[in-house]
Amino acid sequence: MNPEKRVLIVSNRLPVKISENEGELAYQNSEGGLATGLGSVYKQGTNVWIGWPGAVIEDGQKDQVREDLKELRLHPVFLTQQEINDFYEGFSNETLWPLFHYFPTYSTYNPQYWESYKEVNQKFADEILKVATKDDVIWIHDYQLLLLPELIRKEIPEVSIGFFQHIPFPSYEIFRSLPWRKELLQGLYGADVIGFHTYDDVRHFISAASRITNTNSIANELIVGDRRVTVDAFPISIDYKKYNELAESQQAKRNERKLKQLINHNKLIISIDRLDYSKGIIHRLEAYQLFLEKHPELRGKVTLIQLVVPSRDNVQKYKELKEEMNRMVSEINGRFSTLGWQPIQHFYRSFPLHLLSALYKAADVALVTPMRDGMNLVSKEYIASKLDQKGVLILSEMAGASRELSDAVIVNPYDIWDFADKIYQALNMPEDEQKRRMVAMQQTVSKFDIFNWVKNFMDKLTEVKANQTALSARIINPSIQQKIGIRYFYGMKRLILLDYDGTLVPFHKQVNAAVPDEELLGMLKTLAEDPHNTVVITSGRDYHTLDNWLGHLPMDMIAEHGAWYKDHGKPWRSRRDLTNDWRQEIYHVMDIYSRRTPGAFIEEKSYSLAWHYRRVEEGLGTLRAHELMADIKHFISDRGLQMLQGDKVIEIKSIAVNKGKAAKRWLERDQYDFIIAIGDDHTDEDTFKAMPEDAITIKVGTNISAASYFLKSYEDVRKLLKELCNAEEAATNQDKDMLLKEAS
Ligand code: ADQ
Repeated sequence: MNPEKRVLIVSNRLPVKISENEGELAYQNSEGGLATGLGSVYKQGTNVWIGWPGAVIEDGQKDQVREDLKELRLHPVFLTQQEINDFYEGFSNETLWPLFHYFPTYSTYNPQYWESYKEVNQKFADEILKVATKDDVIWIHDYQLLLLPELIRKEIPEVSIGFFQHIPFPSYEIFRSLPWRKELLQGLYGADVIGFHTYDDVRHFISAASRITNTNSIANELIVGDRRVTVDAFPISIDYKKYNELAESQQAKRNERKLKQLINHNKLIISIDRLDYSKGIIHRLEAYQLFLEKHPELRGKVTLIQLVVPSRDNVQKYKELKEEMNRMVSEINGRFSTLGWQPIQHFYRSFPLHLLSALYKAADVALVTPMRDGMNLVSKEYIASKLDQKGVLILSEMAGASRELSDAVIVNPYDIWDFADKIYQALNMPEDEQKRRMVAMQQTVSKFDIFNWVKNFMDKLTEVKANQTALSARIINPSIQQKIGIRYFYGMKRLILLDYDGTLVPFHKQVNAAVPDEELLGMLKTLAEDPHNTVVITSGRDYHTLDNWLGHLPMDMIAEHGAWYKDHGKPWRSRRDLTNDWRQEIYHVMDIYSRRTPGAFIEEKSYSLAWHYRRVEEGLGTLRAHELMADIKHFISDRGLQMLQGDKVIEIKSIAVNKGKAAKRWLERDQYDFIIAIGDDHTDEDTFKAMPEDAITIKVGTNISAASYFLKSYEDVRKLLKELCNAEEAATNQDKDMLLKEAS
């Protein structure tokens, strides 16, 4: 983390609980994992944590609360009761929470909740904008604040913004049903780094971005206008040392002994969660019931201690869950209890940390079996508390934690039959196997603890910002554009190399629809008619099309990446050394793929074949393209051929042909004092590399490139060309010598 930067942490809740006793306000620090982890951040330097203080504060008390919290490095966002109902309990917990945890039928879609969600996100933004500057780092947390990154980005475009989501990001098929899906994604695009717990969440998010907002991505980076947004996995963890030390304390040891006596030294199974349908409480009870049915010999010898922390009990679904849970606990206890034994000890309340620690220590088996969970910290707390390295963790494959803790006994929580068998296996697992698994998991959790998580996220944010800054220095701004104009003006012999598709015109679904328009033809004509200029169009297109569209202008042309070329006024010439004996075989393979892929087609050029999939269903095209490439990879390598991956196209051509080699013909023929080369895809990289050092090379887009500058789009290329067309006039209005000095 950059030590000079101030960090503003933003989350729905502040890490304090406010209570009122006879008019006096009291503040109690919350001990949650996040508060511990981020405590190492917000208590440093001038850092601040911004959020809701967890209670409705009367107007008359707000100033007092603000003052009190300031001393704790906290900055409040006050919410009204109506906002808590609609924004928090409504949109956050009744709409997003169930949907993101794969309970779509539990989701309520209510426009009033959505309005409130927008208003409260704006309220957070307003509060942040009161304190934030462009030099701060803003780290926003969780699904209650999905719109916030963009709301801040709009007001402070340069600021560094990170976003972390603590719950899963669902598959596109689930997410797409949200009426406000687009707005939520666009809200998040304001961030520089978007973090999730697992790679699956990352995948789902990128897929939703591409399908819902048509946002392109390269690996795990989304291309949002001229910005790159990094989407990555940062699995959260716990303060390992704290739980480890707690388990070592005398108090925990005493409590563990008492606990074992209370359950008659039975085998102890624990389950600890917040009351939530995502946590799998009902399925777990069903599996335990089945286990007791199948193993009468273990009745009386095993006790399940179930702790459930009350949560969201104003929401209907939670009330129903509580009733169902209570019904099942009494059914199981009623059915199996004996005078001296009860199969489940059920507690519906929060427990102090030292008691949790004793439970973790004493438990032979921990059941952590959510139906869905972003990560699940209980599993990691159990592992950290196991000083003797004995004990078995039964972990749901639906918890993010299962990606890291592969040495746990993994269950599908819906498969209660297998689940029941796994409880039996866990209770009978040999000690050496328990230890082997526990040691491996302890190594993971102790290494990747909460502090490591904070560091990884912050380091990534710093890295992304540094890359953005480096990139933006290469993006042509009005001042660089003006300097290029001046250098152009002073050039007496100029070479202008221009790619066509994606550089001078936008991409079209129909390859032959990219006809040059009047504006473009006008500009090319002006440039080409200037006696100081040699303009060369360097395209991958076939020469017939180029000739039809541009042949009437006094320009030179390179077609099919250099297989054909032409000086103005002369006929087209082709490279004599090229053969086509590979063609039929490749055509045959491409044809098989075209038949299997609606929307795909083959473009035949004289020395190359291109397989286009721009009109193929999103995702399917990429899949088929990869299959096709794998199929022909071996064929091309020993035939002197090359495979080019363009924008939704794969092209096979001779390795001897490339735009750089073709451009050399012009470079070798003459001495130029002004050279500019502009292109958008990786076939243009050969041109950039072939250029002399003082040439101006420009990549359209923001990919990694050998070019010295970037432009965002074909529209910006046209603006630059217009500047060149008008350079004469612009420069005569200014002091030329001074300008030349500046430009160099
Ligand atoms: P939660 O859904 O709250 O968090 P989890 O990660 O399991 O779920 O954390 C629960 C915390 O509550 C644990 O620290 C646990 O010790 C504590 N707790 C549980 N029962 C308790 C009891 N009876 N008494 C006292 N404390 C109790 C969300 C996501 C998770 C993600 C976290 C962190 O839903 O998937 O792991 O954020 O990102």
